[in-house]
Amino acid sequence: MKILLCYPPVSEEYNPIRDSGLAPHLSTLCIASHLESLHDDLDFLLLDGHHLSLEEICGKIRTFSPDILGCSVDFTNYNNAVRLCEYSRKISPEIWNVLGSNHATNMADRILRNRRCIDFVSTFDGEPSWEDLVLIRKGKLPREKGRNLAWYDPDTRRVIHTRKELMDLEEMRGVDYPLIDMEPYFAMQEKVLGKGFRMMQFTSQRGCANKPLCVFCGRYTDGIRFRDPEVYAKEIAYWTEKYDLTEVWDRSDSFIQSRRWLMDFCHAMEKHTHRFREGRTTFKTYARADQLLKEDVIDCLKGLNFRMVFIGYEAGDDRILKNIGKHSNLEVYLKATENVFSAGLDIDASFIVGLPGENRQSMDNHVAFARQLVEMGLDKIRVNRLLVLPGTPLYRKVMETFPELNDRDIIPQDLLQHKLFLTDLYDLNEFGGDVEAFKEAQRACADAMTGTVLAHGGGAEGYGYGKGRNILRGKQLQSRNRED
Ligand code: B12
Ligand code: SF4
Repeated sequence: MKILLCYPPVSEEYNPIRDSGLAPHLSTLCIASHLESLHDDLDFLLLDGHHLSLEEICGKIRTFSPDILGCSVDFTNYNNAVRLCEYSRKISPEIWNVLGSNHATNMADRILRNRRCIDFVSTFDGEPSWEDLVLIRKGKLPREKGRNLAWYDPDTRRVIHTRKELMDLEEMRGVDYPLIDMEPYFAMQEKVLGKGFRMMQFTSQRGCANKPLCVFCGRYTDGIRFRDPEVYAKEIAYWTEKYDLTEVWDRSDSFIQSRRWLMDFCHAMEKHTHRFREGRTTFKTYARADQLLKEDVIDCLKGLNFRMVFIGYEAGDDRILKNIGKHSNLEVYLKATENVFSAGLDIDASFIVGLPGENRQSMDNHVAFARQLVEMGLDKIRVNRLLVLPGTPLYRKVMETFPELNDRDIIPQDLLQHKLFLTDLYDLNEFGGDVEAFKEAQRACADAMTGTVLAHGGGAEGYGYGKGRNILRGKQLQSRNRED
């Protein structure tokens, strides 16, 4: 059986973000690695729309002629995923078209009601869905018995959902990197991040300790799950040595969700490789500020030769942090920031403007807070506009307030944002009730926050490459302070 898995290219109406294409998507790699460990009669083709055009991917669908085409989607590439499925339906009705991901999970009903070219939506973890899809396709399992699957039943005009199953991560196989040619990625990393930079990403956990999730977070709801720290350490050590990596990026939501797990992982790493201790490879992860307060945690990060911790501060205003359910505050943020900097590690700080309750005062507070962080040593910031992602309370708010949008599977992000700002989560009186004036104030706030970091020689948006080696604009590299 032939399986083509792809991340479709970002559609014309959206810009790929700076980090796009620097590393293969873990979704497609995890699924293929999992299936490969269970079956020896599957052929895989993994494609990345950050490196291939829509036409090139259509060409591969034609020549590879898969039994199942699986697309990993978010709001930026969903339109193109539909195009690929329409194309595959046109050239061969035998191909099953399947979509999966957080976006697909949260939009499953709307996708299936609107698109007949999509046979299944995989909901939640893709591994159980794919295990069963393969069996269903082979005629060994009725689709009703499959896990994490949804489809449209034309007879009842209903979307059928099968049983939900979250994967036990202790059972998870490591990522089998040779499934993909890493060379184009390493070449892109060299171009964007500098000579000799070699990074691969991994995943040790799924889920987030924050319950309920932050109001803007587009993850599907699951519980926190961890891989066996020993198995995971072995995996990291193996690929780091094999590919001579200079950086490892763990893409879990927050790497430090369990102190116990972190300690076990650090000890296991010591056993399996010395590359981190010797300073030849660095570590980067996402981390929540409230998990960066304990000394032993910071010591652990130092032991792993952390180059950078990516912290989602989101806002510099306690009222906004409360509104979004972040379960943190500025006092915690400052303590965590001080802990990280005093250990000699770098921070990649992420903020969002336009969160519920945003007003002139909160925006002034964000700018003042960014300034405070810069004074403490921050030299990397990205200030994002709020995204209204399916599955979130914000998306639900828009649908409740504007029910005419409810059935659509494609709603431009601009429109969602505009509609959200008109809901009672915001008071636009200060802006004369004008959404455009509110957005203009957000732009000014984002520019001021970013400007504070740039004025101190820091960098904005992008992977960043250590102190004084930040990406500033586009694909350009900052020339000053660079020796290569
Ligand atoms: C890494 C990452 C990125 C990287 C991707 C780099 C790379 N090459 O991998 C970068 C930085 C580029 C990125 C970008 C964006 N991202 Co992002 N990203 C993540 C992050 C942190 C990890 C993703 C990951 O690797 N997970 C591990 C894998 C194994 O899990 P997975 O992707 O969910 O896949 C599993 C299932 O979803 C399912 N599945 C996935 N695909 C498919 C396909 C099929 C056919 C099937 C059957 C199943 C299936 O099976 C997989 C295995 O269980 C997630 C948060 C998270 N923890 O998931 C956010 C996340 C996916 N990103 C998100 C968003 C919004 C974006 C952006 C749109 C943001 C923006 N500012 O524009 C962009 C879009 C991309 C673009 N236009 O370039 C949201 C998506 C929410 C949503 N509902 O769509 C998330 C969930 C963050 C969040 N908390 O809200 N992102
Ligand atoms: S802390 Fe991050 S992963 Fe957790 S709910 Fe908030 S945005 Fe989502």
